Amino acid sequence: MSDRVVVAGAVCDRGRLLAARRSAPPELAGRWELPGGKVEPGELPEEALVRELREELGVEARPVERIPGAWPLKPGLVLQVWTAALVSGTPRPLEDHDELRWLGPDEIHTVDWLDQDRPAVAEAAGRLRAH
Ligand code: 523
Repeated sequence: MSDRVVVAGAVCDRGRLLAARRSAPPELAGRWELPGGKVEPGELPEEALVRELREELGVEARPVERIPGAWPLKPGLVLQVWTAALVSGTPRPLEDHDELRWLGPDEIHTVDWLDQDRPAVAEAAGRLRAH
């Protein structure tokens, strides 16, 4: 059986990357992540990402490209990451997060990222620098 995919967005705007602080569950609360969630049956990962960013942040976003790689989370669950651009709205922590921060390339290491997010965050930060 193939793993269930969790999609996350490296949302970039004006040279900064969006970081979201989880409010739950207790073992992850306070750690920072690229916002996203589980792909539902019948959904494409990109569709799930658009839905999750709408639900969690209240924005319309556009997936841009997949960051190569897939990171195991727990048995049966794997993380995939897309870069994403804001189409409309200002991100607000509506669901699952209690704080958001826009980080420039030199500020990426100022928050405590979830371990599994770190490789994709590093890649996204490198792309911010390159643009
Ligand atoms: N991660 C993770 N990094 C990351 C996300 C969005 C999620 O490591 N950027 C992990 C955290 C959880 C699992 O993936 O162990 C599911 O993420 P969650 O809880 O954000 O997904 P939901 O909101 O789809 O989950 P449900 O509560 O089941 O709806």
